[in-house]
Order: sequence, then C-alpha cells, then structure tokens
Amino acid sequence: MTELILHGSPRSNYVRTCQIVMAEKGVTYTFDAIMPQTPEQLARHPWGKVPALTHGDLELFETLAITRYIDDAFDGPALQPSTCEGRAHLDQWLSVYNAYLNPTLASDIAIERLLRRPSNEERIAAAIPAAMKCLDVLEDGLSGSAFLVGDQATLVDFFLVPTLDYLSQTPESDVLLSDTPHIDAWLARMMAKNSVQAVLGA
Ligand SMILES: N[C@@H](CCC(=O)N[C@@H](CS)C(=O)NCC(=O)O)C(=O)O
Repeated sequence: MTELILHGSPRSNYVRTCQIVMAEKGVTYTFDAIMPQTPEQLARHPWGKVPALTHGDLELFETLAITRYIDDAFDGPALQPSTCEGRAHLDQWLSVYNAYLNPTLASDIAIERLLRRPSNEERIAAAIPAAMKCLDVLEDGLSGSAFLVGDQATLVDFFLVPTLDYLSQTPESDVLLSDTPHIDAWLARMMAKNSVQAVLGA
C-alpha cells in the first residue's frame, strides 16, 4: 500500500483539520511531527507552512488541496456535496474561512491568546470588532441548517471546528460566544463526532 504521510505540527488548526478529515474518512496515515519553516518543510511548501501531504510520488501543500484529495481519493463518507449548488456553497464558505475567519478568529485571537508567549494584547484587542462580524456571519450561516452546507458535515465544518474549539478556550469567548446559540449547538454537534474527539479530545 502506498504510504500516506501528513507533515505538520499537532497544535496547528490547519493540521488538525487534515487529521480530522482523515479520521472521518477512516484513512490510515503516518504523522510526521514537524514545525513550520524548517528546511524539510520549506522543501515541501514554498512558504514553509504546515500541513503538507505525501502519498507515494504525490506531494501536496495547502489544506484545501489536501482535504479535497483525501475526500476524493479514499472511501468513507463524502465530505463534499454532490450538487452544483452544494459545491458552490461549500466553496463560498471555504473561501470565507480562509479569507476572513481564520486570520481573525484563529491567528489574531485564539492562537495569539493560547499559543504565543507573551500574547500580543494589542493584536487581540484590535481583532475583537472583526471577530464579532465573523461570528455574526457564522451565526447567520448556521441558523437554517445543522452544518454550514446542509444537514451533513462537509469539509468546511472540519476547517472551522479546530478554530472554534481553540476560540472557546479563550477568555475572549466569554464575550464573543455569549449570544451565539446556533454556533454553540453546531460546536456541540461537531465535538460529539468520533473523528473530532480523536484529534481535539486528547
Ligand atoms: N494556506 C495554508 C495556511 C497554513 C498555515 O497558515 N499554517 C500555519 C499553522 S496553522 C503555519 O504554518 N504557520 C507558521 C508560519 O506561517 O510560519 C493552508 O491552507 O494550509
């Protein structure tokens, strides 16, 4: 069998997304724990970021490419809708995640608060208004369905859950997640999944 290797650091939210997607698909892989910006990672990713994936001769970087490949190439539950409309909505939310939600909720607040020592308080404080906007959009997006794109979890839910899990552990969540019932219910649904527990529950 061709060896599948995920390269990345275990605390990265994007690496966690890949791990959860692989768990959800029931895919067996080797985890190569490696930090960003190392010579090995710079050889795999032009910007030295994590994650990257190796599958035999195939080398991939960028979480969207990696997770789409895992979903398309392996058995297990489909994590992308089958309709044009569903795929378009998935792409819309993936773009929203990468362009707006991750920079604000993950980079500026959750990772800055939980993983940086010392945390940059000015950066966190400056991000609060943008975070409120992000969470308003998300709350609205989750008001009509159990998951972001319909009633089954799709790739974008697995992009979002490591970030929302981190955010919920920050003191800032006392304000940011104080009036977000749809996000709260979605997070509880996501955290109950075996795949999510396997990665985030440890
Ligand atoms: N666009 C990339 C983003 C990956 C990313 O930002 N990874 C972070 C960890 S969550 C990283 O490697 N940060 C270290 C750095 O930028 O040097 C993807 O989708 O995979």
